[in-house]
Amino acid sequence: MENEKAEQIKSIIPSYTPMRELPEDLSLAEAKEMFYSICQIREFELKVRDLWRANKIRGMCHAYYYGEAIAVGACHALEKGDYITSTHRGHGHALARGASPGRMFAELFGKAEGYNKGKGGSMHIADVKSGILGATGIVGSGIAPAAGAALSAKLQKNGKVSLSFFGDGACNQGPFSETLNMAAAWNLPVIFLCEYNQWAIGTDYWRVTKEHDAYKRAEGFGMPGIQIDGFNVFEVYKAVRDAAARARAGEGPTLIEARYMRMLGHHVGDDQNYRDEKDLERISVLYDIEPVTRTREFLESAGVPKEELEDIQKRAAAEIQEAIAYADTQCHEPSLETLYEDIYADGEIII
Ligand SMILES: Cc1ncc(C[n+]2csc(CCOP(=O)(O)OP(=O)(O)O)c2C)c(N)n1
Repeated sequence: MENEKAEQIKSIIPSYTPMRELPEDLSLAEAKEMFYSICQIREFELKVRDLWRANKIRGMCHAYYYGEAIAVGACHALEKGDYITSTHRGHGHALARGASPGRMFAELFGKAEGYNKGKGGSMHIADVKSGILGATGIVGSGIAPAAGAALSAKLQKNGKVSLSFFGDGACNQGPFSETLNMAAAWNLPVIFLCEYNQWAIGTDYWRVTKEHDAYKRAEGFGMPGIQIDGFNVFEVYKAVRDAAARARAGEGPTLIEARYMRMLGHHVGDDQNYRDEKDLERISVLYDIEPVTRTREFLESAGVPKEELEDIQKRAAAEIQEAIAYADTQCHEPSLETLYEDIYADGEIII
């Protein structure tokens, strides 16, 4: 890539790192799986956008397109049994953690076969058995529960780690500071992963935050902080792998700031008319380094034939089509009798 372009990218993603080689502990087969997962999330989100616009999905949907490398890199570095907490932009987190796209579409369509029996919708997908402790529409509210899960792991000495995904906007919410302080003081096995896309609906993070580097806050809480290129799935994998190893070794929490950029609207119906043309023009250089393009280019340079990569993309698209067909034609509206069920928890200890 020419120097000028690289400079322009670095002015937006300071931690930009070219994808030159596989991390030492990843095989090419795993990298191909990660590419599949990135494509699966992209296809899922593009279809969510279309289906929302066609009025097939009701309620707000926040798409995770262009953030895929963060969920995929992070979840690949976690072990089975570890926990995640998610956000309003959470479809990609659940998919990367192994959720079924069919049951997710069923949830988005309000069907009884969905993860929340069709009663939660886009912003509340949870599957506690798989360690997906839940998504939430309240900004910053997944951070403290992740520390709670980490406390449970610490007390039970079961070696589990908990990871919280949250946006840069959530860094300016109270739960961020309160939880990071407590997690550091108690040396909890938790990873705080800030998905820094620079926007919180129509508010530019830089307009409301003097110190632009969120990772620097870690020092004030007494934990390590690191800033990484959130479009680079390998950089995310390495950062979470190392943070998880620290956490499992009893060395406490880590704050990771994964820089990417919200390329499209806050939700699937948002035309971003608050964003000026110059800004959109400035960020257009990032399409060269977004996760699908970049991971694909890397795999091609590592010797994977073009046809195989096309096949991976086609398989991901086909899986999503099947998932939509399943949710649309084989799933059912919840019955009226279930209307008052699941309002209160039954007191069962779940983790
Ligand atoms: C406590 C709270 N305040 C405000 C909102 C409205 N709101 C929904 S999403 C959002 C922006 C969140 O930005 P960020 O955390 O950076 O995540 P992003 O949407 O950029 O992924 C806001 C302010 C909310 N849901 N909850």
